[in-house]
This record gives sequence, structure tokens and C-alpha cells, in this order.
Amino acid sequence: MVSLIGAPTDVGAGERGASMGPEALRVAGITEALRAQGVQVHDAGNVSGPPNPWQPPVDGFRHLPEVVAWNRAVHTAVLAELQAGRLPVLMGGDHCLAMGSISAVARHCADRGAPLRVLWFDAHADFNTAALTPSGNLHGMPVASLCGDGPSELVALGGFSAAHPALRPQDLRQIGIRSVDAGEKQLVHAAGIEVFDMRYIDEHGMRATMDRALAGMAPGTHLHVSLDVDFLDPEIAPGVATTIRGGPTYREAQLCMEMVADTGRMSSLDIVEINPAFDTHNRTAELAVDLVESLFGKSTLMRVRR
Ligand code: NNH
Ligand code: MN
Ligand code: MN
Ligand code: MN
Repeated sequence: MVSLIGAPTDVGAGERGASMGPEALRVAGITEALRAQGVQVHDAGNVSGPPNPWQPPVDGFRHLPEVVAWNRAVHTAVLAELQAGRLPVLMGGDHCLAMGSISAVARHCADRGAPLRVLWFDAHADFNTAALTPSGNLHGMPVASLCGDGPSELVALGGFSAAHPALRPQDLRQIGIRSVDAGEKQLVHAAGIEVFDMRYIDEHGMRATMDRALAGMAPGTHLHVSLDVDFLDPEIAPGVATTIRGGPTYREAQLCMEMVADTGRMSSLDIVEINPAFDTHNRTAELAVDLVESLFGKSTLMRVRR
């Protein structure tokens, strides 16, 4: 059973509009698409939180109290669905919400002694800190924070700490990366994150990239997918505030999702950064729904499980 959780906010972003993402996905037919794949779906509605105060950064962070409030709400909602044995689909909202979502997944895994693998599909590494960020926008910082380098209220989500963070770099794979800030580059390298950037994908192809990103999962691994739609090439996904050209094509993106589905392990999902204010005819949410169909097993022909 899949539970859809909407988090209609853009407090972590540098532009307004990602708050319309959950409704865009519903309008694009996410529930019906999942049901067509034979999946039972419960739309849990939206979590709530404070409005976007639209203020400049304070001590390197924009809207930190609001980001904390939204992430606490997301954490609680995602953890409740996991504990009820359901597969949570977090519909953002900007990518700062991955702190609430993935900390809940990590808590759930830690309590059960289950290994975790996070696939982070994004044009950006999202590994900024207050000292490094060019913008103060917290959607550029969730990975660093989940790895223990972030504001204490966010690092502490789920009872984790800097010494025992929600996410260990070795449990993370980043795919599609093509925009990393100067200082951020150093931190990503120092943390030892396995990054499959666009150059890697160009040279090895998406098939080999995904084979590597999915390799080595121990039995019982909880696979979490965090899909920032700016991962996709802006030609096919224009409804994002932070488009970066040179992203995966429609077929490359579909292959990623199909290969995730083939593992049979995906147990939670974030779909974030859809911004209808930048879109036409809800194209990006419709594309995301196509990808969700593939993530949940849609294939052209009968397939033999690997
Ligand atoms: N790296 C930039 C920043 O930290 C942009 C982050 N924007 C994103 N990340 N959309 O996925 O401000
Ligand atoms: Mn992101
Ligand atoms: Mn991004
Ligand atoms: Mn469709």
C-alpha cells in the first residue's frame, strides 16, 4: 500500500511555487497511475506548516524556523506510514523536505536493523553548509545535514546527531549531478560520496551507471529514492526553478526508474521541486507521473524478474 503525503511549501527554495507541487501531481493523475499498476493507494492529504516569510538569510540560513517546522511535520507523517507498513511517497515541496523524509526512513531502518540505500537523483549535490552556501537556501543543504553537518534542529530529526547521523555517505549514491558550488565540491569529495555525475553517465551510459548505483545491496535493504525533478533535462522538465541544462533524456530517466523497479526494493520515495509557476500545461508533473509508473513496475512487455 502506497501513501501519498503532500508537503506544499517552498520555504527552502530561492523561488516561490514548489508549494504547488503536490496538487500538480494529483492533477497529473498520480493516484490513478499507481492504481493502474495494481498498487493500492491512500492519499493522506497534505501536512501543514508555516507560510513562506520571504526573508533574507540569517546566519547563513533562509527561513530556518519554517524549514524546521515543515520537516518535523514531514518526519512525523513519513515515519507513521512506514510504521504502518506502507510505502510513503512524499510529494514536495522543495528538496529541503528530504531532511524530514529521509531522517524518518533512517529512523525506521535503524530501529529494525535494516540496511539503507539512498538514490539521490538531482542536478545538484545539495551538500552546502551555512558557511558555504551561495544562497542560504536550505534546499541546497539536505544531504550535508542528513550526514550530520547542518543546523542542530535538523541534524537531530529522528533522534540522530552529528556523531550518529541519519545518513552515512557510503549508503548514498548521487546520480545526474552537474551543478556543484565551489566549496561544496570539496565537502562532497571529503565525505567520499559516490557521485555519478553527467560526465560519468555520458561516458558509461545510464545502464552501467544504474547497475553500479544499485550494486551491493544486502538482503533486506530499504531503498529510498529522492527525485529532484531538476535531475531531468530542462527540455523535458521545464517546471523547475533551478533548471540546469545537460540532464538525462526521457528514455534515460525511464531506464533509471525501470531499473529501480526491477530491484523490487524501493520502500519510500520523494518527488520534489516541481514548480508549476515555471511550467506550461503541467508538463513536469505529468512527466513525473510517467516516471512513477515506471518506478512501480510499468513495462512495455512482460518482464522476467532478474
Ligand atoms: N547549490 C545551490 C544552492 O545551494 C542550488 C541548490 N538548488 C537546488 N538543489 N535546486 O537541488 O543554493
Ligand atoms: Mn535537490
Ligand atoms: Mn536540484
Ligand atoms: Mn502519462
